[in-house]
Amino acid sequence: MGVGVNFVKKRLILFENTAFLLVYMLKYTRVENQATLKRAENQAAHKHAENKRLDEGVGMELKADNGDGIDSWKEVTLIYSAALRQIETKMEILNDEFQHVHQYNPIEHIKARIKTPESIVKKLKRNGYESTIENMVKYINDIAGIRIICSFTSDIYRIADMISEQRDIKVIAVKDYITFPKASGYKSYHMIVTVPVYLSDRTVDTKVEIQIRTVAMDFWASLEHKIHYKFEGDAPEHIKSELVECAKMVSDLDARMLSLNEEILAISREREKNEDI
Ligand code: 0O2
Repeated sequence: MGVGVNFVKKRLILFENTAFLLVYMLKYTRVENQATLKRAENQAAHKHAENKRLDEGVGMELKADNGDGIDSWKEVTLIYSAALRQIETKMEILNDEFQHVHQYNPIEHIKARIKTPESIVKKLKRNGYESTIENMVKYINDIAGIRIICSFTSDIYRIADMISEQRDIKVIAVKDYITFPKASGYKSYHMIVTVPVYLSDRTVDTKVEIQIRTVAMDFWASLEHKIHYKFEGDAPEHIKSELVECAKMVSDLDARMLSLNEEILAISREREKNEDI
């Protein structure tokens, strides 16, 4: 069978298309690699700038002393980050176990943060302490802070109990702003605990502030926090009273959601019982 001109033409077009595709893909991969490299460079530069900012910021204000074995901001972040990670892991384990036993997650989400050096220095000054590493470790309870957001008010106390029962966690203080809300309307359950951080040559019992609140309480608190900062703690009276009103609505919402959930659980339990019969 002879090979026609059309056959050769078709093969050539196919070859041309394949070659084009190959060149295009190679180019695309090169551009993509360059973009990835650029992104990595930018991230590294950002991280470097952030570290520099922290070192300079702390170097300026926080004088190091060798009081408590923690003598630099880098060591502070290392130890407090480790403490945060431990509490976070503990919470995740408790949440998973709760899901396994009760088929539901009491924890909606968890936020963790290390207080900024600026904020630490401000708090030290506000409380009349010199800005030293020793003072921050001694007097600032929320260098490491973790916020546990739950669905229902009843979950808050359940989680607080589970935390207190952990053998390596020591509860230093508790502030129950749910039973006793602040005049502003602020509601949340605060615990200051210590957790041991095991280093190569010593163990450091490290303070962590745990705030436990519902989604609704968290929504209110973050808005109020923004307003507080916007007006530098001196918001107009009508805004403050509006916030107090909103806090009451939040409490009402939490109570109604809790009772609704209890009703739903009772109905499903009843149905399961009937199915078993
Ligand atoms: P930021 O910017 O959130 O870090 P202590 O920490 O125990 O030595 P303090 O600060 O009086 O002393 O303790 P408290 O009352 O338990 O408050 C600690 C944190 O709870 C605050 O941290 C806030 O995050 C939060 N908080 C307390 N009261 C209010 C409030 O009225 N509204 C809102 N939105 N949040 C509140 P910081 O360091 O004050 O601030």
